[in-house]
Amino acid sequence: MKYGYFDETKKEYVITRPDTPAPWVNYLGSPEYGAIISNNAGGYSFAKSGANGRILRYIFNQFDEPGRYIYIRDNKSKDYWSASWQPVGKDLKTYRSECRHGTAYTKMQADYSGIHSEVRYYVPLDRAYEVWNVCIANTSAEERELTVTGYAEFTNNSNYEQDQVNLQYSQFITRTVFCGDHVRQMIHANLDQIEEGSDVDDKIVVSRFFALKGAKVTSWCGDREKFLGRYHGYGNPAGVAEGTLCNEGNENGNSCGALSTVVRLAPGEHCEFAFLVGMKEEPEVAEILASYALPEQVCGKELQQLTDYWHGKLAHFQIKTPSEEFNAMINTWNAYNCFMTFIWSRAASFVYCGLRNGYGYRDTVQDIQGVIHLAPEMAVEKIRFMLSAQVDNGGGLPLVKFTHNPGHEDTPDDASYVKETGHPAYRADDALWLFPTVYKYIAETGHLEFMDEVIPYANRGEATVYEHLKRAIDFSMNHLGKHGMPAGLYADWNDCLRLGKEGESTFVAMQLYYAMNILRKFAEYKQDKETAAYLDEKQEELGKLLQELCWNEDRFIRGFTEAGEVIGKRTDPEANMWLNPQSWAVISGLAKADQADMALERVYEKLNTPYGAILMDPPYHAHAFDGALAVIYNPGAKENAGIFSQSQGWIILAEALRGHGDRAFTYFMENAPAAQNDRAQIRVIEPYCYGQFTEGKASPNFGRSHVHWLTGTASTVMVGCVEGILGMRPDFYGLHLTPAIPHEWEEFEVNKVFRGCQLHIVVKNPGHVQSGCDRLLVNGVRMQGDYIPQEVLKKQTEIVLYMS
Ligand code: IFM
Repeated sequence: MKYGYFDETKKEYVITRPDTPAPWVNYLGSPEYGAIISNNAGGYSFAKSGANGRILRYIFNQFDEPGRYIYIRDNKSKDYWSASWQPVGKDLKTYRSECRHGTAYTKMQADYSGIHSEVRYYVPLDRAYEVWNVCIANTSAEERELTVTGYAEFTNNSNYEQDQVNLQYSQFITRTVFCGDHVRQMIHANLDQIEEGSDVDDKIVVSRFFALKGAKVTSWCGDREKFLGRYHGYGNPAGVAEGTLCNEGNENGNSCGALSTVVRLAPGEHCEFAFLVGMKEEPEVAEILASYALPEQVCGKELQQLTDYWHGKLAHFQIKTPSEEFNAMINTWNAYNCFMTFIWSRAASFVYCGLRNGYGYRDTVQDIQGVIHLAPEMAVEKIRFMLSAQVDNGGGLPLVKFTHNPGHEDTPDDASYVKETGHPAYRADDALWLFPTVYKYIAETGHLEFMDEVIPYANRGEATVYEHLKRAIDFSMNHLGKHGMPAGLYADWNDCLRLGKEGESTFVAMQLYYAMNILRKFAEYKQDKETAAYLDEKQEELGKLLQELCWNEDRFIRGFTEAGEVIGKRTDPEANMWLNPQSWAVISGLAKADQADMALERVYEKLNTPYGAILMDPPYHAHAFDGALAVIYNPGAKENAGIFSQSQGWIILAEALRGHGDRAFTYFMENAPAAQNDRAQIRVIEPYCYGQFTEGKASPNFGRSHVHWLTGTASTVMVGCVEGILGMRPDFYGLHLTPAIPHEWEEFEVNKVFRGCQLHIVVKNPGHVQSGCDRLLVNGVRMQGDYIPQEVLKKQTEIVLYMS
């Protein structure tokens, strides 16, 4: 079943059936002002922090309410509806709607009873408030009188938890007043006599506003209960049904902002106005509102600026391949998803309620990878930040607080850090993610001097980027288990695998092996012979251990418990085949060719499903060892044999590195949101963004996906597709073009900005192979192999690669 389609010219996903199987959402705003909105206008907003800056309320795990509602009432018939299908929910036989989610804006259009409405929701670029730009047109043959009402439900406290659970407190600190063109909500208004700069028990007066510009306010309400009316809901608010609001504020109870305007429209006539929401003090509110006196002169321009900004970023990498699904994901939606995970980490969605108090180390370092080819200047800022969250022993802080203060942080070795963050110990993998991320950044930009940039450690001291990376290797080498492989510590990538100080992780060992490859390149560049020799020796030892201990006939095992028990051997009754050690054996360069192909074949045989490859199989139930936390989940869910979407990126990459274009693309399609657009009722979440996992074959809901938007999948799949399938593999001095594509593809194109040059790349595949390079021409000149040295690049560079 389909609920919409991709409009790639506008880079919008268009929802034509509003009764989607779940709220399908979009992100508006920036770290200064975050806003999330569903296709039925449900959602919330916050200034800076989802936990402590919550402005608009949302009830999680419920029916997508409340939201940014616009009600329209025909004053003659007294019939009313909403500009988004919900909350009023008119019969879809008579109510037509279209929701267009674009890059940082959402447009809702509706036609009902001869009235066309369009609402454009957005947060203007570099501004910290939101705009709901409304346009209403009379498409009927009679003059119409309409009351249009905007509704914003304020939280009673900026702290999300206090608003939700501490009602005996939060209801008695809030009040609303009417200020002509806006409802002002004040929290702790009674502190207005306290001297500026001081506070009472950390509290100060906080002001929010809900305003109407471009039309006259004819009635207003600042009290949620009065607006809704007892035993009414958002679908039939008393204030809307009655045609006029009560003109009363709120004191002690639940605040809201509701503003009505009456418009009279002749046939064919339209009107435009704007509602605005924000958390600002009055003088600034007046300034902002003054600039929206004529919304028709402002809103269109602001939307254009937003589109230019985002489309400008996406323009750094655009493709044209025979697959519409692949194009839509790589050009727009996977890319936009990467930016959202980069910005929001795991903070705020309809599943993450906004309470995360920091950045997960591994998540954030991986998220960066997804935007390097699009916005390296944004990436490097975050890389610096994450390097400054590396402890001087080389490990990463498992959780980097939003208040992170480089050089002054406590670490997992301090009780204070453990108490504050809830993270009791180091994880084995965190700092190892720095290697591919730093390497990808330097290779993309050619910014080799970055290796010498000095960056503080989280707790004390500072060092060059190169030294930071060396310390990350030291951390692993100083935390080895019984066989001399890296210990699993509190967790590796898999949060549900607790292997401890003595147990060992094959995945981390492969990450370390890979990290040594990368550091070796850096050491060579820096002519650091001592480090290069050390790495050669240690990598060889590690490689031997992995081959001797971890290869189990046709697969790599997952690791060892503290008691030395093998996890993931082929004879185990449960969890005998794991996805990540197979893909990482290839990515790390550890697996020999025949081993790699055998392991990948086994993955396809044992783990692949129509929705992607399962993380491990069979699920844990009766044979879980002590550290196998996955057993807490239902079979087929999450780490217990779910199709963990993040791992799909690695299997795509591994197949592509082996030149298996058909397989790589099969894995992409099985789990790609866009490829499931016409089976949306099975996948449930949005067909334009990734989720954390899809329920595996052991689940009765096989194929259903969960935890939308904020997932490491965005970046791993992006890397799998860009480096793997499309074969864009920069190194320090240029670019390898090594595609691994489905053999049916005859040709594809890439437009890529690379080190200040615009590359137009055409890849031709007349012989229908899956990989390989027959010849490569750059501006008409034949290159050696598949490599383009930087010196041959011109501002506009024409590249043709013949695969066969
Ligand atoms: O790797 C983790 C991630 O950090 C958080 N979500 C689950 C993943 C797999 O356990």
